[in-house]
Amino acid sequence: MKVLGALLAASVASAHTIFSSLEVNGRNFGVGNGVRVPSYNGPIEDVTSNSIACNGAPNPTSPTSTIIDVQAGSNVTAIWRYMLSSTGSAPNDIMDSTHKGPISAYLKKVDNAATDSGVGGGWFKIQEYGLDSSGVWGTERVINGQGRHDIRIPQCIAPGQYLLRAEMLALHAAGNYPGAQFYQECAQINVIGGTGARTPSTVSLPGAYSGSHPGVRISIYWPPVTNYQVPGPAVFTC
Ligand SMILES: *[C@@H]1O[C@H](CO)[C@@H](O)[C@H](O)[C@H]1NC(C)=O
Ligand SMILES: [Cu+2]
Repeated sequence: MKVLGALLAASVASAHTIFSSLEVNGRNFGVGNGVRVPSYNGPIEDVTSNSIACNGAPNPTSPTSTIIDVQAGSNVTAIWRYMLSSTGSAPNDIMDSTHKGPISAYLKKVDNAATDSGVGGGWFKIQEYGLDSSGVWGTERVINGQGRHDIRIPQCIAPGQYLLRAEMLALHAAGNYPGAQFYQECAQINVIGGTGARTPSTVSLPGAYSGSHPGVRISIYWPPVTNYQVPGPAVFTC
């Protein structure tokens, strides 16, 4: 039983993931360069924790002074890897296939993207993929897509510095709360060329998620999930 326990523990440990680098215009800026990465890849399960914003205790992240220029209206790609040292892009290098759930992306306008903690108000959601009509979860697209999570930066937001928060939410153990596993890191970006024509309404992190939301406390095995509701605010569009 000891051996079995160790095997189970190993398979659980190998299941996690980190948004480890950002790619812009075909250039990967490198692990932890402009993205605040933790050394440990574990999830946050307490939706009231300050670490739900940009990760953090018990997975402290390393600061980075890099702020990456991004053209409004263009795509960036969050690159997810099982560990900071994972160099491959096969499914096992991204996240365990049991980790099914939605993916999303948020922005927060800040004065200084290198120093703002991200905790508190000002967040708006710019993307979500839950469960599509053919039964494929957002996380499965990333796991089977070389860890690439494409995110379009809206054209109509104000130019300036933002935190870009990419999230994968794994629901394999979400039948009770806490149980859903939130994986998130924040990239530091400077949005160039935004028109500022629209001002998004915003939410707080923590605050936007509740442990009783049907997208957070859910058994994804039976009955089959239909009409999955991604937690958090509605997606802002221009
Ligand atoms: C940009 O990202 C979006 C997802 O936000 C995706 O649907 C679209 O195909 C991407 N466009 C390009 C040109 O990669
Ligand atoms: Cu995991």
